[in-house]
Amino acid sequence: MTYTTQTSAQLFERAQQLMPGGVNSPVRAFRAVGGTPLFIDRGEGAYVIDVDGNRYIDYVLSWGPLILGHAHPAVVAAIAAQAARGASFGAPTALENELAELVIAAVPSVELVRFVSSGTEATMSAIRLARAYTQREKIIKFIGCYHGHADNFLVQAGSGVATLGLPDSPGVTAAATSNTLSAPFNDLAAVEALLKANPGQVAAIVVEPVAGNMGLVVPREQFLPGLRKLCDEHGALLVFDEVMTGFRVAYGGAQAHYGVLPDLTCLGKVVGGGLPAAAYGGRHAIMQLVAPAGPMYQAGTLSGNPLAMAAGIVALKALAEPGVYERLSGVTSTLCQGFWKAAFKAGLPFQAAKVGSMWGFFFAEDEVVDFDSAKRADTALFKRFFHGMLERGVYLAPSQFEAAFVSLAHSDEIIAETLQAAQAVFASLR
Ligand code: KE4
Repeated sequence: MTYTTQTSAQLFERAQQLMPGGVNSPVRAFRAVGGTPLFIDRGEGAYVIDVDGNRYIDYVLSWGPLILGHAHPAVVAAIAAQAARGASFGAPTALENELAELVIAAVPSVELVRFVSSGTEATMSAIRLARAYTQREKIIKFIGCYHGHADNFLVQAGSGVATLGLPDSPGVTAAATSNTLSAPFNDLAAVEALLKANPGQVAAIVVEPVAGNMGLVVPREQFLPGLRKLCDEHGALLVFDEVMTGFRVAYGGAQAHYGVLPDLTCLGKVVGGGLPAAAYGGRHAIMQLVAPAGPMYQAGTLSGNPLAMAAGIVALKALAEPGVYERLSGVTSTLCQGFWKAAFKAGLPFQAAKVGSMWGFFFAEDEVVDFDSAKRADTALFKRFFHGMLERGVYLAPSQFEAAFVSLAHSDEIIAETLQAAQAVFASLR
């Protein structure tokens, strides 16, 4: 039973008369790959079913949150039970304590945590806090990294900004970005040069420890430790934007996976179990500045709302079970290796990479190490591959500049089915 008898095409036509571009987030509009976006009726484990009744193996997973798979029974039950007790009170609840306990126990550098409702809120708050703590104004970000749509981050950003070719968004004032410095991902020398050119002025270096918004780009071995060292030498805070990597690449996030501890961590996606919740956190000395404990103001009507807390608690408890990340990483490795072998057999230029159950690929001859090399990938070939896979029932991110994900619901059979589709599509691209 679907909620509508209208097709995706009919719904999209109407949606464009109601909402800008017919969507509520740009990357969903299929602008980079062409065609009509799928209107999803429901999700079931590793699958989504569109309003036309087509079933797809889902590797978007709502851009990362659905690590347990869609409509996980325990998550659904927790949300339903809490909904019957009230969705939001604008007052503290025990649920917030419980999720905070789980986050603090899991993420090595976090001693105090503040919940917010989106990754954008988490990163914009973390930067405000870094500026308040250091009493400095400048930040360093990385070209192609995306930290949400707060003004000071919309400078050579990744994700939808890169997809739409919007290096700097209109409406973002020069004043809002005048304190934002950019360096190529994986380029420590460029970062050191920026720090030396702005002595005593850089409040924070903010980084996606595994870049997931220019496609997937892994940090070179010395990159993250090098950023930690530079921050210590120059008195800047290291901010890990783990909105995508948190509870995704490891239970303790990228900081646990790589053994590099930031001063502040931003979380989102998985932490809300599929509902709107995000967070930022760090050691007491810094977080105590956040109102009402301290003077740095940040607030939110639905921050820590009971529904999202209930979903996040169930998700994190399920992820804390032994063997979960080994399973997720193992099936993701099988997937990436299978893609690479099929592309190689078809004689196509292809790079694949994964960290935990976050993975990505480029149609490129050389390894992709930053946004410049990512942009050299063959996006026309990506577009053909995307549609070939969609026709065979596999739903990938509709943009070259996104990462892909795997859930615990992606069984060995589903991975094998995906690889069969990929082999056929790669062969058709020769
Ligand atoms: P949100 O405000 O969209 O919850 O989070 C922003 C954000 C912050 N940091 C990182 C590393 C992120 O990946 C994101 C959001 N990711 C995109 C996908 N690349 C969300 C999808 C979308 O924009 O629709």
